[in-house]
Amino acid sequence: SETWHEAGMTASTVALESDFAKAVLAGLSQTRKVIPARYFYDMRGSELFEEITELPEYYPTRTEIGLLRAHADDLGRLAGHNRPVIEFGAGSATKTPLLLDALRTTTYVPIDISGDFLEEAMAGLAAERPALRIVPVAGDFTQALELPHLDGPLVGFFPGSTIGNFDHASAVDLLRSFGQTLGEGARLVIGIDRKKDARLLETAYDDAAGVTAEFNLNLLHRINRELDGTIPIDVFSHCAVWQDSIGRIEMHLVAGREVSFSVLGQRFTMNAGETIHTENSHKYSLEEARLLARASGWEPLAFWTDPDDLFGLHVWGA
Ligand code: AVJ
Repeated sequence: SETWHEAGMTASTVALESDFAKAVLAGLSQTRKVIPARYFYDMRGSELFEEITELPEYYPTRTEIGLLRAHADDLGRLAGHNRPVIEFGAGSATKTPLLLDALRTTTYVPIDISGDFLEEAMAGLAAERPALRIVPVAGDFTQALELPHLDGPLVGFFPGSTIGNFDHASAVDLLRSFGQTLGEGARLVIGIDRKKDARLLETAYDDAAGVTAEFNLNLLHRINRELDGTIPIDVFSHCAVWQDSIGRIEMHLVAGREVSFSVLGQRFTMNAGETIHTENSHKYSLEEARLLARASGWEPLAFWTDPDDLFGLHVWGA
């Protein structure tokens, strides 16, 4: 707001009250340091993620796009035509036109935390489709959100295996809350990445060009920039590892030597080899994905996968 200068507050006082500040200070204070993956997506992080989706090693995006194309008619039949589409975490919304076409949608409600990025992506979509009614909602889809009034039944869209970022219990809570948000007779079109060979998975999260490493390290740049941080970024390196017993890829930032730094005036020390855990990406077999649906109050209606069994596209009913 405009009043914090007058009230004698400093920029740091304001930053301290932000969700990002709270999450970083709390996360770095734990025995095992952790920062939630949602904070990757500042402007630069969103751009880097777009670059990731085009990498040869990162199969999810192109595979899911292939599935949306191949099953456009099925999607229309199962999810219904001309129903408002609510996208949870819209990002750049590259997959969106495929679903909008398949469902002959006239009202589109993208929800995303990165307001700037959302606006830019939506300007592009609006230019391409002048007849489409776009109602962007800037916000965190994991929190209860006020949706504009829409004539249902609604279709939720949750592509990209974003659900993988949540541990199983939180995934169930989130999907249940989607059901509440979407209401009676809703459908959910959801992309869920599959379990597969560990090497293939680790390569997808540690590409040869180093884009994923840069994406991970950008979090430290963001802390230095926004939270008055003094982290020596060169000391840290990117690490991606498949944890078979938990069924997830973990990304970490590993300290190459003992290091200390401050964030918003608070001092932190890390030992050589100690990590900041920055992301979990859970993978589901098709059977596990169906169990996830049922556990969160949805009825699995259909799923499709690609010839290489890489990715699952599912339609669930409320
Ligand atoms: C956007 C969470 C689905 O887990 O594959 C990609 C994020 N992180 N490469 C994923 C990501 C590193 C992505 N999700």
